[in-house]
Amino acid sequence: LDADSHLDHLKRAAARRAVEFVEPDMVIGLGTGSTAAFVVEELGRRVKDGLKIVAVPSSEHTAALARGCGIALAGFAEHQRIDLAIDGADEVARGTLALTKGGGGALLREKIVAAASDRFLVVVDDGKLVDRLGTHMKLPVEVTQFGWQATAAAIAARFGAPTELRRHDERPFVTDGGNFILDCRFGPIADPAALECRLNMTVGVVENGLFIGRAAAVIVASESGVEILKPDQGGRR
Ligand code: A5P
Repeated sequence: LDADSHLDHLKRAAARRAVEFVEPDMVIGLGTGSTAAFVVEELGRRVKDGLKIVAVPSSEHTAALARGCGIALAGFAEHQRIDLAIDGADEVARGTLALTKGGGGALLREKIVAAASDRFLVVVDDGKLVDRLGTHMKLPVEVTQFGWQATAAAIAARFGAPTELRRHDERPFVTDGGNFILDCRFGPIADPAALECRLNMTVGVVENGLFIGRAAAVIVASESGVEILKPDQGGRR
């Protein structure tokens, strides 16, 4: 196996385990990203075998994948609560299971889906585990297009974090909600819960990629198998 297909093998193993938690008649939240894509595929397999569920997708991309797999889709007009959401993450903090997300730019809808879910399950390969969030990743912050330069300057001044407008093929990357993404270099984050709140109090910020106290469990696939982590007692829930 080359490095990529090895990673895919781990992602699929985590996805398959997560999909075992899906029960008939549930409303399922679908995440976004390459690991979440395996969740969609594995769920599609169960639907073809006769499982009846309906899914709320967290991005246009995931919606298209799910349709292709024969999964019935619904939105918040029909369902304001979701029984179980399954999504990937960019980083998972050992112990608290706090997350950074948004590498794929879907963080706002992902957080809305996670917040509406009775259970939020996260699927990752073990390369995503960190002691401190911000170690591997710049933190994605979704901002309105209007005045994004002022918002970027405010984040840089208030938090001392250099920010960079995310681009795609030279043009600014635009989210499903029509916003921009600032990738902000915080470095290792000492107090993610405080930062999550403070960032969202900055005018022009729509949402940020910190997911604190949301994961009910993280399913981690590694060389040695699949493990299910629960947040530590005393970790913020
Ligand atoms: C999408 O906006 C992200 O939050 C993804 O869930 C995250 O980037 C993980 O993606 P991969 O599974 O592709 O690593």
